[in-house]
Amino acid sequence: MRFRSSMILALLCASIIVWLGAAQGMVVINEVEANPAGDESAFKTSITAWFELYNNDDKDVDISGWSINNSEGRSIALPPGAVIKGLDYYVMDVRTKWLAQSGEILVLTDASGTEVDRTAVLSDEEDNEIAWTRDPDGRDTNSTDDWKFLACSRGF
Ligand SMILES: [Ca+2]
Ligand SMILES: [Ca+2]
Ligand SMILES: [Ca+2]
Repeated sequence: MRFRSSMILALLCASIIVWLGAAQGMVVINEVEANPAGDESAFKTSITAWFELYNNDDKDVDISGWSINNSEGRSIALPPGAVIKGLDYYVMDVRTKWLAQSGEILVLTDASGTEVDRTAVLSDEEDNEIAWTRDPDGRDTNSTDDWKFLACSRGF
């Protein structure tokens, strides 16, 4: 009987740990615009490709030192002091051609290098304001069905 109750206690602790782990993975890569309308490679253009994160949790998350990694193995660190507010968005512009317009997969890692989220395989060969987004925002069932190619909604 004693053995059984300690087993139950151990199981309870394990489920709490799993639950806490899940709660920390609430920030997702929410939208990716790899091919904005116009020539983002032009000299001195203000047109940029970008990605957007979304925080599914209602608490702010410190994302400074987190990284976003592309399919070529290059990464961008999120700047010191970066915070994504609860149920809010965080947008970052990227250099020309940093996002592949065909077959891109982005991976988000936290400050310890642990993977937090990854996108589906995304291709945007249309030079317009249509972008890949989770629909509805933040939807994460680890399925390609989480993603739709819709009119871009940068920062919202
Ligand atoms: Ca373009
Ligand atoms: Ca586009
Ligand atoms: Ca959006």
